[in-house]
Amino acid sequence: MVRLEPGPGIVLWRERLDRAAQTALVAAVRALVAEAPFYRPQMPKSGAPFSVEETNFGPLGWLSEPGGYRYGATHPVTGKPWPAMPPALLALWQAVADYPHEPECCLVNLYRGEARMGLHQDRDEEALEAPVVSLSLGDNARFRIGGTTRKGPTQSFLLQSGDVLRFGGPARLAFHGIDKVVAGSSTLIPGGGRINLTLRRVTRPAA
Ligand SMILES: O=C(O)CCC(=O)C(=O)O
Repeated sequence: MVRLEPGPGIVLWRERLDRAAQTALVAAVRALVAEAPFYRPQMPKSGAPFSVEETNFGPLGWLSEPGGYRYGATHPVTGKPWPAMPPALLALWQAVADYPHEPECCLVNLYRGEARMGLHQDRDEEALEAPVVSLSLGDNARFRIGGTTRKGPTQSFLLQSGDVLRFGGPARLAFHGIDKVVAGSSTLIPGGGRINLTLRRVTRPAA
């Protein structure tokens, strides 16, 4: 496993999860998706559909709706609470987050076809002192990250299956996104595509 620091506050562990761990996690994710199916969120205001499909695990799920972004405890289609996070993800957070409290949201992004994610900040959380930890599974993706202003310089690098990225501290509010996914570059996910699991602490823990 190689540990890289592409910028202040950004750490990238190449192939932090080996193939067996990735396969086990994909099976766990698929079982949970049977309970909390992928759906296509809508952009605030315009209501335009995302190219990415999403679901969530954990006590809080991140939602994008015509009314805005928010965290909520239930799936917007089924109305049921989000399923608990797989233990392997909690263990990953404990190993890499360098933060003493559990994550509350695992946002699951499914990229198929031309799906991508525009540059954005993760800023709907109260606990901005906690980092964002993100795991890539399946097809390779070109990830772009810049600074805390939309128009500033950016860098990009390929995220491959098993890679884990953490951004926090000076990079916690960095603009980031996915330029493109290289279809067919991995055989990990049945049906193809890329799954990204993004772990975040949402609320500030009681003192
Ligand atoms: O798919 C990725 O690697 C990035 C996902 C992301 O930026 C997000 O969900 O906020």
